[in-house]
Parts: sequence; structure tokens; C-alpha cells
Amino acid sequence: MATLAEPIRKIDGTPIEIGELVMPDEFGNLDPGDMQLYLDMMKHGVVSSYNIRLMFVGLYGAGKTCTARRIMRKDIAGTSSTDGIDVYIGKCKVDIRNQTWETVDDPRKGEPFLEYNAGTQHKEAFVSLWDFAGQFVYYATHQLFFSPRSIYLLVLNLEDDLDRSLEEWYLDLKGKTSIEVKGGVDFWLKSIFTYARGIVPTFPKIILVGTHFDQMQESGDQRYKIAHGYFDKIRTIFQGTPLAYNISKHEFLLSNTDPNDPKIDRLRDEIICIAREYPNWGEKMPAKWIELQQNLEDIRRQGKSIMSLEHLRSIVQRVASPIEDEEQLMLFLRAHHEMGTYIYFSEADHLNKFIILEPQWIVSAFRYLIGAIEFKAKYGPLQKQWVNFIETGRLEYNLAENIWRGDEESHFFENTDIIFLFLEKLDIIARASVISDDGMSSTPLKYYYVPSLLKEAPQKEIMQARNFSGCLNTPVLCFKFKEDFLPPAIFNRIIAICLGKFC
Ligand SMILES: Nc1nc2c(ncn2[C@@H]2O[C@H](COP(=O)(O)OP(=O)(O)O)[C@@H](O)[C@H]2O)c(=O)[nH]1
Ligand SMILES: [Mg+2]
Repeated sequence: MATLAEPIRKIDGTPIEIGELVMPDEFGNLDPGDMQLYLDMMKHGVVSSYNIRLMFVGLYGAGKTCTARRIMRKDIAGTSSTDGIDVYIGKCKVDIRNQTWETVDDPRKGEPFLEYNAGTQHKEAFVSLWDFAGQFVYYATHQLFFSPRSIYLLVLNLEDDLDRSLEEWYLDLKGKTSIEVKGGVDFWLKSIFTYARGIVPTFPKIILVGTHFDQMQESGDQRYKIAHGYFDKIRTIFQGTPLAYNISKHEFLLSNTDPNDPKIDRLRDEIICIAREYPNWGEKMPAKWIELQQNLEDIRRQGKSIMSLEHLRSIVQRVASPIEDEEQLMLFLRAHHEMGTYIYFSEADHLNKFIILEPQWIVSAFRYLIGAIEFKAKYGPLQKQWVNFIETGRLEYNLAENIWRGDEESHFFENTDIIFLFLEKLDIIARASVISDDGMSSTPLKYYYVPSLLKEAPQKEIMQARNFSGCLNTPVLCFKFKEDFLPPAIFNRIIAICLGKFC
């Protein structure tokens, strides 16, 4: 631990003990030099943060959006399962003393600015709600948002048979493209475990929520018994695994059709109760960071999702107590990248000249491509390219440009090159290239591959080759995962890298 010449002070001037500092978990990924820089920054004052991120996960049509809206005391009329373009859906302010929730009217797009408490007594917490699209094709980008700082609500329709077969699933090892509902649940829970595990293994917490309780045929106690039995089956899948410690004890049976369902109040109380146990509850941030962050938030609110490093430097000069040192500015960006506030790759040539202020923007650009069912030009000269894209995952540069042109408000088209670079860096797509005969250099081509769109099952011969039954076969690359679970993002990354390098 670094020693400090001066005491660290809260923003109201009272000194703070080092032992009192709650460092962001993600700082485990920063090097010791960064840690010293961070402590130096704290000398200029610290503020505490009490923020809760609620993630609604589960299958398509389970009732995620309705549950989120009920928590925010919003109407559910007209809610129907659609492709989730925007994952962020709202924000609430909670008075910690009496647990009253108030929906903050927030016309902004994207994640709200993290609010901070300057005084010693905190009274308010801020909750942001994130609703995830249940369709598989969007899962490629979810890992960008998953973090140990969130509370996950796994939403299930109690009327849905756990053995029902879901179509349109990703290709599994046997070339199967469907899965049962219980397999989908297993998928979500293991995705959380894979992408969001923090330093404390019992976090993040997952709350089980059942919807459509009103539609269950049974009455009285029998209805509760059957509903809880549904969750028992889910818990059985994870019995004896580390995940069992992440699933919260209480489960919630909701009737979203009833605006006065008292169980929603209990769910709200449980959320606060769980949030208070989180390692990042009340973590301290350097006050100088907050000032800069507030400025960046104003810019983001004006609709700017991406900014240049030059622009950022000019903003830094304008704040009252600027981050003077370039190294400290880099730490600010790297730390916020780790925490998921911004996307910034300090090591990547060219890309390191840009900061994505709104991670959702890059995901929206990707989703806009994939979800462009209504793409107007698809019956014109671009028809062949479109069909090729949807069926084989091959994406021509000019096709993407044409699709992105359709959303003027989001400014995708003007940023085509930079979006491509970020999508590539995040391993969501891969650029095709030709490798020279000596293997020493490669020339990039003007098209990309989107691995999550690949639909073709492996050929029979390849499947059989897995048995190594004395036949000649191509090399088989085999990974064994600890939890018997192959995270699709890892699969997609490998495919993306291979396609980019060898096709
Ligand atoms: N009867 C009943 N319908 C519900 C309930 N929750 C959601 N729904 C309906 O189920 C459908 C899917 O809900 P939605 O929240 O869009 O699911 P999502 O895809 O998981 O976000 C909608 O038509 C809702 O009106 C519930 O508790 N009871
Ligand atoms: Mg929804």
C-alpha cells in the first residue's frame, strides 16, 4: 500500500483513513504505478458513490421489460417483446432512510451519469435499469455491459414449460440450433458467472423473478407451491456449483398486470438490501474525476457519443480543478474503461485518439446492422450483398455504410471507419485480410465477418472427426472449460480471429 504525505480528505474537508477507502474492484487490473497515481488524485478530495445497476436478463418474452417498468412505477400497456435496441431504460432515485423510490425523468439516451454524495451522511442511492434483448443474435455484445457491480434479475415466465424447445439458438457442439427453456436459463446464469465475476466470489447477486403469476391456473397455496417448485427446479441445476452462492435466497412471484402488486414493493426492498452488501457500495472516487465526468456527461447529453482525445484535453483545461498530468488523465480513462463507463483503448494505435462516451452507441451501431430487416436498399443493387450478409455473416464495407446511413440521428454513417475499428477491437466482427505467402504480412480487405451470424452447422465429416476413429482429419482445436460451458463470446472471438487471419 502506498504511503501518503498528506491525509486524503472528503470533499467537505474531513480527513479520511486509508482503511476507509473502498477501491473499485476493477482496479485490480491496473498496475501498481497506476495505484500510486490514483492515491495521489485522492489527495485533492474524494466523494462517495451509491449507485446500483439493475440488469434484467432472461429469455425473449419472459416479462423483463414489464418488470422493469413496474419497478419504475410505469404503465405496461403496449409493452411487447421487440428487438431491444436500447438496453438502458431508466433511472430511479431511492431515499435510503425510508426506502422510497422515485423515478427520475430522464429524457437522455444511454446510461445516466453516476451520482455522487459529497457529505458524510448519504441519503440517496441511484438505480439505473438495463433491459437486455433476449434474442441470441444480440448476445455477442452483452459482455460489454456485464460487470460484478450490477445486480441481476433473472426473469422467467412461470407459465413457460422449462422443457419447451427454443428455436433460433446458437450452434452448439453437435450443430444443434435449438435449446430447451431450462438450457436458456442455464446459459444466462453461466454468462453472468463468466463475464461478471468479481474479486468477491459470492458477487454479483442474482435475484429470481417469476412473472405471469396471475395467469397460473391453480389457486391459493397450491399456486405458490407450484411457482416455488418452478424455481426449485432451476436451483437444482446449480446445486453444488459456485453459482449457487450467487443466487439470492428470496424469489419473487409477480403479476405485472396488477399495478398494485405488493410483491413489487418487496422486490424493491430486496434490491436495496442486497445493494448495501455489495463491495462497491459507498466506494470513493477522486473529486477531480467527478468534475471532469460531469463535463463529459453534459457533452454526452447533447448527443455526442464519441469524442477525440484532443477535444477531451481541451475540456480538461476548462474545468475548475483540472487533471493536470497526462498520465493521470490516461489513468482516468483506463479506470473508466475498466468500470464500463467509457470505452478507451490506450494501447491501440489510432483508436487511442478516440473515447466512446456512450458504450451503448457502439452496440446500437452493431444492432442496427443486424436488425436492419427493413433495410430499404436490400432489393436494389445491394440485394446480393445483403443476402450474403444475413446468410453467411460476410459484411461488405459499402453495405454497412448504406445501412448506417438510415439512422441520421445516431451519426453512424459519418463514423463508419471508427465504428469498424472499435467493433473489431472488441472482437464483435473481424476484418478479412490476405496473408502473404511467407506469412509475414497481411493486406486488409474491404469486408468483414460477423461470427454471431454464422448459421451453417458443421459438416458431418468434421463432427465424425471428433471421434478420431483412425480417419484423416483437419486439426481439431479443443478447449475444455471449467464449468462445462463455452461462452459464445469466446467462441465468436476465436472464429473472428481465425476468419480474419485465414479466410
Ligand atoms: N398476464 C401477464 N402478462 C405479462 C406479465 N409480465 C409480462 N406480461 C406480458 O408478456 C409479454 C412479454 O413481456 P415483456 O416484458 O415484453 O417481455 P421481455 O421480452 O422479457 O421484455 C407482454 O405481452 C406482456 O404484457 C405478467 O406478470 N402477467
Ligand atoms: Mg423486452
